[in-house]
Formats: sequence, C-alpha cells, structure tokens
Amino acid sequence: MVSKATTPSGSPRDMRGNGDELHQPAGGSHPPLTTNQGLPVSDNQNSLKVGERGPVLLEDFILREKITHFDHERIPERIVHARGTAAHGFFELTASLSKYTTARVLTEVGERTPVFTRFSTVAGGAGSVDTPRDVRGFAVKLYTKEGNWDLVGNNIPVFFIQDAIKFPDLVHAVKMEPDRGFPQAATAHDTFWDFISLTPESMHMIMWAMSDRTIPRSLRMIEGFGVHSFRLVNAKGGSTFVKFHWRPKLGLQSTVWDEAVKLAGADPDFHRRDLFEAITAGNFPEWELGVQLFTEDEAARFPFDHLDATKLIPEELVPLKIIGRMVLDRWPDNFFAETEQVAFCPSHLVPGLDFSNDPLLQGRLFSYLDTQLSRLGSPNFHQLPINAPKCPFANHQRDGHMQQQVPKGRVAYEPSSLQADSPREEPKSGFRSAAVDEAGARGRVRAETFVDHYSQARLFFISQTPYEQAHMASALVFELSKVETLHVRDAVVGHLRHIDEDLAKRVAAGLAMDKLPPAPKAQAPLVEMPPSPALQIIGKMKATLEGRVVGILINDGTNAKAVAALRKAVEAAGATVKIVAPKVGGAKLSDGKKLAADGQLAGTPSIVFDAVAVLLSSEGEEQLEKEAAAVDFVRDAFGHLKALALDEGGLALFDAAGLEADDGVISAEDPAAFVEAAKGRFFDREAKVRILP
Ligand code: HDD
Repeated sequence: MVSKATTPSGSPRDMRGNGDELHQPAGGSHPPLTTNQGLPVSDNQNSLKVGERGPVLLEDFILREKITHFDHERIPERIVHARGTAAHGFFELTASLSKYTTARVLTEVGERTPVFTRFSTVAGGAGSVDTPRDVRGFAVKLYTKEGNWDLVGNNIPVFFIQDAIKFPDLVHAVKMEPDRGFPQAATAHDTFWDFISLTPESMHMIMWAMSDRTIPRSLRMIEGFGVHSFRLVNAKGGSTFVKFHWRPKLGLQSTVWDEAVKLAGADPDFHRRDLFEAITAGNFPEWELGVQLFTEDEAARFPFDHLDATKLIPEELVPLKIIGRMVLDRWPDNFFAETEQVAFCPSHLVPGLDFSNDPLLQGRLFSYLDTQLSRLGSPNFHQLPINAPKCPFANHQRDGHMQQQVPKGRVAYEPSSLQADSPREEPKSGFRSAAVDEAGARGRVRAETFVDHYSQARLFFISQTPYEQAHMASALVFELSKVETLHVRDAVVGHLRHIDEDLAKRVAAGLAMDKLPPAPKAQAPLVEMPPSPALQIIGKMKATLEGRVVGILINDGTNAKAVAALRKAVEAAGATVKIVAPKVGGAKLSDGKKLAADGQLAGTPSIVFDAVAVLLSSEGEEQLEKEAAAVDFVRDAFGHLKALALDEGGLALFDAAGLEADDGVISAEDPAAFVEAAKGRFFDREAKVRILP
C-alpha cells in the first residue's frame, strides 16, 4: 500500500496504489494510458469515490467506459467450428493451370499470395479441448490480386449429408443434447447416433470419423480437402471440374485413442500450442496444393456422382496434380482481432473459378455470409483488417453498423455520369459464371445417382491397414457404448453389415450383442472398388523426426553426456527436445551442472511427445518408482506405441512399470538407433497393451 506521504500526486484522498513500484520494468517507453476518447488516465487502479470508504460515483465516466467495453467483449461463437486456431502465411504457385482457368492465383507461377488459415474442431464450443474425436476444419483465405478466395474445407474429403437442408439437423444432433447441456465436443451420445442411424448417406463420412483421421497428432500433420467439385473456367469460357487437396509436408500422423483422451487433460490446448511453438520457432508448417481435374464426360463415367458430397474421387481414378505450396510462417498478433473475427465464406471466389451444382455447396453459399452477419454484427465485416481484400475494392454498397470507410462524392449508384472516379462494372476481367445448360422439372428431389450409400464406405474400410481397421472397430464400440438407446446401437451395426460383415461382427461382439442386428434395405447394389492406399494414414506417414518433439526425462545425477548425445542426435534429425524433470527448475546432472527443465514431470506427461528418453541416476530412479507420474511416463509412452530410449536407470523404471521391451525400446547408448526408431510408431506392440475388437 502506498502511503499518503509517498503518493505522487499527494492528495490526502488519493490512495492510488499505482505508483511506479507496482509496475515491473518492461523496458522501452510506455505511451500514456488513455480512454477511448484519447483522454490520458491518471489512475487505473481506483474508481472515483466519496471518501476513502464511501460510495463510488456514477460520474466516474472512466470506470463506466472501461466496464461497458468489457461487458461487450464477447461476440457469439461460431455455431460450428467454434474452437480454432490460425496463422498467416503464403501460397506459392508452382505449376500453372492456365489451360483451365483465368484465375491469376492459379496461373502466375512463382507468385506468392498471402493467406490466413484457420483450423478448427467442429462440435465443441470455443472453450472446449483440442483433441476430441472430431473432424478438423481447414479453412484458407487467399488474399489474391483479384479478390479474396476462401477455400473452406475439412481434413476429410467427404461430408455427412448430401443436401444443405439437413445441416441444422446434423448439427443439432451432434451438439450438446438440449435438455442437459452435454456432452461437450463429442459424437458419443444418443442424439448423434440416432440421426446417423436414420441417415444412411452419412455412412461413408462415419467411416472417416471413426478412423484415426479425427484424432490427429498435430494440425501440421493433417490433410485438407475442398470436398466439393468446383469449376475452373478458362478464357474461352470452357469449364473443367476440380477438387482441391492440401497435403502436409510432414506426412500424416495421428494419436491413438487413449492418448487423445489423456491429451485432453494433459494439455487442452495441445494443437494450438503445437502450431504456435512450431511457427514461433521458425519450423513453418507447409502443405502442397493438389488438384484433381476432370471433365463433364469423364464424370459421367464415374461409378458415383461427383456432385454428391458423400463421395470422393479415388486418386487411382483421377490422379492428383501438385500445383503449389502453402507455408504458414507468421503467428497472428491478436487472437480475437484475427482468428476470431476472420469470416470465411465458400461464396468468396475469384474470376476463373465457379461452383458446381453440389446441393450441399449451394446451401453453404448462403449460410456463411448469413452467419457472419449475426456473429460479427454488421454487413461491414469485410472491412475488418483480417477480412478485407488486399487488392483495391470499391462499390456502391453504403452505410450500416460500423462503417469504417469514408466514401467520397455524391455518387453511390451505377450507372452514373457525375463522378469520374466512381466504380463501374468490369466486363472484361470481372467474374462470370460458367455458361452451363440447366433444365429440369422443379421439385424437392434427390438424384437417383445419390442413392448408393455404402460402396465408398466399404472402399474406405477395405483400403485401411489391419491396425487402422481395428482402431475403427474400437472407435465404433466406444461411441456406441455411450449410446443408451439399444435400438440405435442395433440400427448402426445393421448399416455396418452393408459396409463389411466382419466389421459389423467385431463391433457387435464389442458391444456384447447376442446376435447381429438385421441390415436395413439398401437402395442400391454395392459397387466393389479396388482398395485405395491413398485413403490410409499409416501409408501416408513419413519416417521422419522433422517437426516432432522428443521428451527427455532426467533427475538429479543423470548422466550429462548421455543427455547431450541424445539431444544432439535428435535435433540433427529435425526434432525439438524438451527436458522433463521432477522439478521445473531442473536437475543437477552428473557433471555437477544444473539443467533447467522445460516441464515439470507431474504436468508434462510423455503423452505430449512423439518419442521419449528416460535417463535417470540409480538413486533418483528408486525414488521415481514411487511416483505415479514417472511410472505413467514410461507406461503411456509404451502404450501409445512410441519409441523409448532408456539408460540403466530408465530401464529400471521401465521394469518397475511391468513392461517388456520390444524393437521400439532402445539403449540410450545408441542415439542413432533411437533416432531411427523415433521416426515411427510401433503398431505391432498394440496387441500387447490393449484388447481391440
Ligand atoms: Fe461449414 C463453418 C467446413 C458444410 C455452415 N464450416 C465452417 C468452418 C469450416 C467449415 C472449416 C469454419 C470456418 C472458420 O474457421 O471460421 N462446412 C465445412 C465443410 C462442409 C461444411 C468442409 C461440407 C463440405 N457448413 C456446411 C453446411 C452448412 C455450413 C452444409 C450450412 C448449410 N459452416 C457453416 C456455418 C459456419 C461454418 C454455420 C459456422 C461459422 C461460420 O460458418 O463462419 O455457416
């Protein structure tokens, strides 16, 4: 408390307590704190009172301004995809599509287009955790020279429903149940599976959702898909269909379910922290942009309808052509101003691109613009710095809440003859819709070509490795075990019978069903397609330590040379090393020097690492055998199929945890062998650590 005598401005009532001694030196010069009107504020610690213990005055406009602004700080969170994280970067074109499109972003090779990319979960609220089983949003805003192009995709190339009119039902079914307000960020509940069981078109997406794609290790290791077919339109007006794919340079990598569940507790911000740490350390995540190009005639020969968003086009049928790369190299300055206020709309596109008739896409073209109006509160949301195009933009739209621009002149209409600089339409380079013949009777109909709901679900399942198939069966058992209504469980397993009888049997057994429920009537015969390895995760994992994080558990007396040798080898392979010790201040190693820890053992489980080393002095090890966090450190690393490097002390702890070494358990004396092992996961080990259906 600052005494009256030392109070800088000296008034007897002025018990400020805001003397310089309250402020830690941050260096630099601090601008004066002001109100929103620019009035310098002399005291930011005390409200205006009558007497030291008297009432606060309504007159205190500084207090009122501050509190009022605070009261209005929140805006509605996104209806879906509320929890997200984002980064700035650029897209660089490496191969021109000039034969197919006039879009400069896709024809000017070497050109770098600024981007802002937001990743998200779908179901959970803004404050939910990063690692539930959920689809990940992958939304890219490209600030092109011809306007903003938003490619608003997911990390899964298909969707749950075929027609946008079902979207509110889908979302209501997956969100917290309305009478109880839970579960948060989870599909494992009755209303979701009830809707799914009655919506067979969702079966393909369900296969993806139950795969490890929905429990990614890192947002830097997910694919992105534009999902729908779009059109590229060339100078002659000819159009070609296109599907967009983002492919991570680091390869795909997922967690195992037990790991994802524990991550939610260990670090609810695991994915956003991972992205933040990678970008701020200069390890910029990168994706290739690939396109699948096909004509109307080719599409007519596909054994499915590409306008149906529950279908993908196997890469074996239409190969992927890589045309560019996206690098995320700058963390936003402010979460709210940028990540929260960014407004994506699939309707934002540039000349040379166009939509297809996919009825899901058509509904999206309305929904996003509409939702931004309620979320951001004004039709001027495009003027927010994160949403504003980086090319010039001008029109005759005027006024509205929070207009930031000050348009000049008397003309706010077109055509006009009064003002030389008033914007006019641009027939040559302006956007033109592809001239496509459309005809047909009006009606609320679903195309006959949309009725096959199981063939691609089966294609996805049979394309997986046996490990991945087991994870899918296990995920289905987990989810349906949380469904209380028995007929819903039955109905879902019934659908699985159309996809793969063995899968249905495994799930039924996992639910202890007495007999297999009947399969519902399928509307179309199954079309057998050859397996597509491109649909796997394991097949797309990269044997690399790049972008990975290795944890080294140490204690007092740990061999300093062993720590240094492991660190050197791991860092040379491109990974980051983090030291974990029982106390965050660090541990005194064998050389007598203290090594500071990046994390305290109790708060830094092995779950947050890709591989671990346990290097312990023998005295310290005995103590750690009594510490559950230490025993769990090795047990979880082993159970999550990770490589472990152990010295003598580490091995003793490993033995104490009751584990049996395998190929993934390496002597710490051989850092090179550990580096090799740490590049992958040991899926063969899984049978030893858990019972999968
Ligand atoms: Fe959507 C947000 C992706 C179908 C309506 N969606 C949203 C976001 C992503 C997607 C990544 C978050 C964007 C951001 O980071 O701000 N949505 C998809 C994909 C779909 C899809 C890949 C199918 C292929 N969505 C879809 C349909 C509708 C919506 C069919 C409505 C008819 N989506 C919305 C929305 C959201 C949204 C309610 C919520 C917040 C927002 O738009 O900005 O309008």
